[in-house]
Amino acid sequence: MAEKESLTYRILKNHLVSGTLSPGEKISVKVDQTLTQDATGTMAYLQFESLGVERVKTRLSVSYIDHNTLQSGFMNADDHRYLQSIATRYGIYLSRAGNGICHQVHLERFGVPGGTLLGSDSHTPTQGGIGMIAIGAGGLDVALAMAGKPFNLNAPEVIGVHLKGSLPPWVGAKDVILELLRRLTVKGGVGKVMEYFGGGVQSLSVPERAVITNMGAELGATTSIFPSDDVTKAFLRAQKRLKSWKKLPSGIKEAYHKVITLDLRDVQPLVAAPHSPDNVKTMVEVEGTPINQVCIGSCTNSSYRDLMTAAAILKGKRIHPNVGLSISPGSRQVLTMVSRNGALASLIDAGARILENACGPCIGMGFSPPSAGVSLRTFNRNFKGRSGTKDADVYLVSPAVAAASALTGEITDPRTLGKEPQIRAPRVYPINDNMIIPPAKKGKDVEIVRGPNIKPLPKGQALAGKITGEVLLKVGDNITTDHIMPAGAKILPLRSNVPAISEYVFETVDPTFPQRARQAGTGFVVGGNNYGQGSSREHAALAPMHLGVKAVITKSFARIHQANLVNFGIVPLVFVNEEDYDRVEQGDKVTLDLSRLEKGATLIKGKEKIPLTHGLGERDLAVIRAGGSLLYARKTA
Ligand code: MIC
Ligand code: SF4
Repeated sequence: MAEKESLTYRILKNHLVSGTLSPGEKISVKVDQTLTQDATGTMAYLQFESLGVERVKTRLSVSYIDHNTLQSGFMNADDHRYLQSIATRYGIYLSRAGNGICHQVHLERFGVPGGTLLGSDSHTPTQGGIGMIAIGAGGLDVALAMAGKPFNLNAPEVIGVHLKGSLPPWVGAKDVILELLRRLTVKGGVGKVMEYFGGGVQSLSVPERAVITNMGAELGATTSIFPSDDVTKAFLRAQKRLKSWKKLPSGIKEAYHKVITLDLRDVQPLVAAPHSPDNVKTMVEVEGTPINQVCIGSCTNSSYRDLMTAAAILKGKRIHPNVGLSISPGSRQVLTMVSRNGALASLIDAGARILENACGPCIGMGFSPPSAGVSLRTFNRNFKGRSGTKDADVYLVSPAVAAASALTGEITDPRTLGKEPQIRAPRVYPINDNMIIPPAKKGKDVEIVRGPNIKPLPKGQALAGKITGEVLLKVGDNITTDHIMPAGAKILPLRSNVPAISEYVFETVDPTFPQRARQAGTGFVVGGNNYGQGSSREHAALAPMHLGVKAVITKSFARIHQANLVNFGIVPLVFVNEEDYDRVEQGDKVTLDLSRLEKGATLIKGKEKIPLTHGLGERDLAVIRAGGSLLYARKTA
């Protein structure tokens, strides 16, 4: 009975194309909307072009330019021009550089309760804050969705998160998700959707809910979702999009596979210490740590409320002389509001450096901390080296903690500041979509403009039954895609040039990797649990494929990365017995027997035979056998 289902399953059911809605079953769902950003978008659109479709088949597709906005040289600018021509040609809206971070802008202008969204960015679940089922995926999956193909996933378990009460003064939505990360860890959400319900929900505005769903990505969750209620209605009305609203309640307790209860009154200001979002500490544990830098922004915490909170704390004061403070507003709408109401002047007067409305420091695009520096960021990831400084310590905090600490030069509990400023949600947001370029009505004659850094797509290879090669690298648990394929100002401009970007694979783990892989010709990577957590970047599969990696063997995989490996024909295998991880060493010459892949595989090392398995369905196996999703899509078109 429909009313006995979770909100998650009701939306999935409305979009179900094939499969049975039961946890772990392979399902495919119709995708209403897609989003891409420029760092994953160029590759996604190169793949989309190769599918030979005339115009996108989604209800709405938006291409954002928000990551690679540094433009130190022609490469990023060429990519932006390519993206603009593609958007005009194929029926896609283009949000220009300067308009804001994809997730923030999408929330303001496009997110629709009850719809499905697939985005080539792992923080796509931000739109769960407005009641969407929004999932992050590799660019190729998004390209296929734009071509009208359904999205394939494992039906998730639905975890009901019962929110009670309301937050105490100086405690923010960021602290709520940090509390969940503390309890559940970065693996806690794998295979799950976090569905929020209960009396505490109504105390959170849509942008606050979006902070929580955004960082649900750090739990490893497939996505997170809030109900669509009167708060959602007020937000959409204020964005002049009331027509998009519909009521979608959550909270059918018997429909949840598990329920977690969180009394908001008990939440306190928290900090994720280096180098993982689940390394959560209380204020008492970290208070007084000297800091060099504070960054306020990112798709997690750069809304009007976040910037107003920081401005209210900093008003009439001066930041500590040892601290550099950056502000990157989430969108032009946010920047417009704080510039009109004087809050921007408070920030500037206090000593803030105002950066672009873009990802910026979050992805190592400028504002890196000094050597061994301590940086406090309102962002969502603090993986080692991601800030652009290898030995920096990054702490993740709320805007209140960030601003309070910017004043004192050390990690500071905002509850020491006295009365909390009251920030009212705007009744009407200033709407100005003139940085969103609509597509041409008839795109056929639009010329696609390509720069010299945009190289053709690398080709996959059909799978052989037995592969002999070297174990090129052995790594531990929770390896992120930032380890596998780092980002930052130097490497990001190479996203449309796979041969060039491949030279940086595993740079922070073992810089000799690319050279050794090329020398070996064929090889494997061995990993621990939750291999490939973090971003959706498919370059973390594409570039290893280019270097000859044929299989990755781990204790377990993160969802998006596993899908990306399949998409590029790399076999994701899992040890049947976890202890066998200890029997394989870097440098081992091994043979992988894949001849009965539907049943599993065997790793042969001398006389030893190590059994391997996988969580792949029939379609995944067919894709791998064909040499990746593109070859498979062409075969089955
Ligand atoms: C990130 O936060 O790591 C990114 C950059 O937004 C990535 C996408 C990318 O690598 O381009 C993500 O989260 O998917
Ligand atoms: Fe951009 Fe950072 Fe958000 Fe990724 S996590 S989309 S880099 S702001």
